[in-house]
Amino acid sequence: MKKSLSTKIFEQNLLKGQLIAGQEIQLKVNQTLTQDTTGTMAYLQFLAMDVEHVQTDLSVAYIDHNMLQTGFENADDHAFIQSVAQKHGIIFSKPGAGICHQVHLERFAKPGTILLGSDSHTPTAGGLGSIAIGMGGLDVAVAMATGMTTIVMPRIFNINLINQPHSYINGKDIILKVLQQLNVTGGVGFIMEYSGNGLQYLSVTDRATVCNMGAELGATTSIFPSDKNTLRYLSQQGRAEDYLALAADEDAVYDQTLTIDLSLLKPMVAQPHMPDNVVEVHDIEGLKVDQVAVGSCTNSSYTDMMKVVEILKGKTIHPDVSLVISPGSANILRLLSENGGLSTLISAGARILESSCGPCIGMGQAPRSNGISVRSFNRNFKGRSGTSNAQVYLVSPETAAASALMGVLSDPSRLDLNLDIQEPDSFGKVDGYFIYPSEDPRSIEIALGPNIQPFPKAQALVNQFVSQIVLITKDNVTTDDIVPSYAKLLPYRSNIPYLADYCFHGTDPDFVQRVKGLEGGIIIGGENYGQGSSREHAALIPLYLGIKAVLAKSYARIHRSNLINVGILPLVIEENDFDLLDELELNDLIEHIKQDESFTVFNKTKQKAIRVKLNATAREREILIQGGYLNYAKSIA
Ligand code: MIC
Ligand code: SF4
Repeated sequence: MKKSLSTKIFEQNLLKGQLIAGQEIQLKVNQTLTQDTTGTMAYLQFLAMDVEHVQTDLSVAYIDHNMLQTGFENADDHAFIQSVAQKHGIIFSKPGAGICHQVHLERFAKPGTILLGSDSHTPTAGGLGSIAIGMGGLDVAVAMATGMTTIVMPRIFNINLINQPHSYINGKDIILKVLQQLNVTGGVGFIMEYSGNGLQYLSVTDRATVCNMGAELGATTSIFPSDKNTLRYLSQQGRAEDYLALAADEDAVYDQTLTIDLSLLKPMVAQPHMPDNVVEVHDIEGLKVDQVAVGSCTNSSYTDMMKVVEILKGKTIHPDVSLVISPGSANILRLLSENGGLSTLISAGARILESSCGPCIGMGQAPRSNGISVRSFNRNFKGRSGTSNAQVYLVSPETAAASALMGVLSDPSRLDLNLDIQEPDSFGKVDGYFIYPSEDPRSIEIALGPNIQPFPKAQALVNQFVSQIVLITKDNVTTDDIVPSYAKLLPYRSNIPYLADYCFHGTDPDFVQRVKGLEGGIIIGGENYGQGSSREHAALIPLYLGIKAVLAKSYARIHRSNLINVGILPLVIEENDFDLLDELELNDLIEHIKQDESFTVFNKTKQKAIRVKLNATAREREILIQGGYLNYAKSIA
């Protein structure tokens, strides 16, 4: 049979199982990455596994999220991660080096490799032909400790890109078009694999933008072939030797296909508060804008920055707009400072931020009350910007820059500029931000500051329990809803007891008190429960608060795994005839969890039986019975 590109890479790295969609496979993991907000937990878990040296070819620990050091907490976390990295064979990327996904693309990602990252946007590296998957911190810790991972083989969704896009079209417009067609659940259970004659017009960084926001489709990952554009990018980064030509077989067979004609594409915009709420920019052009932000792991490449420079050259931004720009890496910032681009941005009135996630995760630059913020980012969930009533619109850097200039949402094609950016043949590199593993690991002491608290441990599954419903949610609840992340809270990612007080705080301020009063309970969710980030805090904190089960219509991939890893039952329901505080009884659980069949849960308050189902592999069932992954790992050791 003709093979997809993903199948070929899986075949090269397959350790156990068969490449049949829906079946569990074990893969060799070549590379891992972590970032600081998920990294502290991942490294605490890695340390609990008592392994001296990582078992991957390459593991990198980035610091890019928690960059506002308003107290000792973040700096302590950085020091902790640095000490673990140096002791255990991991490259440490210091604060300032840049956003993990952009830096990884520049420095380390390789065609044909398997990369796991404790961040949902890890698929960015798919832009140069790597199978790059976002997972919870514990799964990444296991991959570091063993060099392996277990996943369920996804189905493959082919996106066929045809014809040449106009020069004002960015990878962002392509992925927003895909999101408009497929929505935030359209990629669940799939790898999005790109092909078509339009690929020749897309640079690696445009492809990386497309793969990055594949996370917003719910996809396991996204991937492009590795071709002459990939070789050009790797050569520019001084690592042509990492190139490997890779493509699907002609006439490869896919589970699903969508064709997009790039020549017909117009600038696109995702309106508040979901990345799939997409229309063409000209449909809502003229909307008054308060803030424009360019950057994030989605759109912070050299070329993205230079497009903004081109649009702002010799002009000043609109007086009512605050424009903030964060280049994706220290190297991009250096290039801009050398080629005069930085001075153009400053002269235009832009605020230059350090190379980090910054406003994308609410670390500063919260918009004004009811403010309209136009961002080149990937998520516009309500409240994520740090201002609960702000309206965030997601666009390309070109649309962002045009809007900053005009003071209203503007279609960049009207500027009548040629936005074909000439890239240098060599990007050079900045090395000063990397710290390599110690040659004398025994001499390194792990730096555990007071903000780093132990993580909660799960107990083996009990056979029977009665518990109350403590929350009923809508569809598409995000992990930002479960554990909010903004400047005041992000420093506490290594302090579960502190962070627990803010669980569901934005959507239900009484939730924590209610749960604490009842000593735990059950959550009822809708479709796509737990979409968005990979933060395992969204499972660890409910565990800490005593949540024993979630009953939802469907789950986002990473969050479902995180729930299983901490021993919380992710049960699937079809109906949701529940009221808050209804009491549910779950019986004969061990037997039910062992078997792949639906079973009944009894609503004691309504005197009604409810059918539930656990969609899980045999291994995941065992993990739940043992009370989470760490107990399971001990049981098979
Ligand atoms: C995000 O974009 O939501 C984050 C912050 O990068 C998260 C990770 C986290 O919650 O720390 C992600 O996407 O996984
Ligand atoms: Fe950072 Fe935002 Fe990218 Fe998450 S989405 S990794 S917060 S830049």
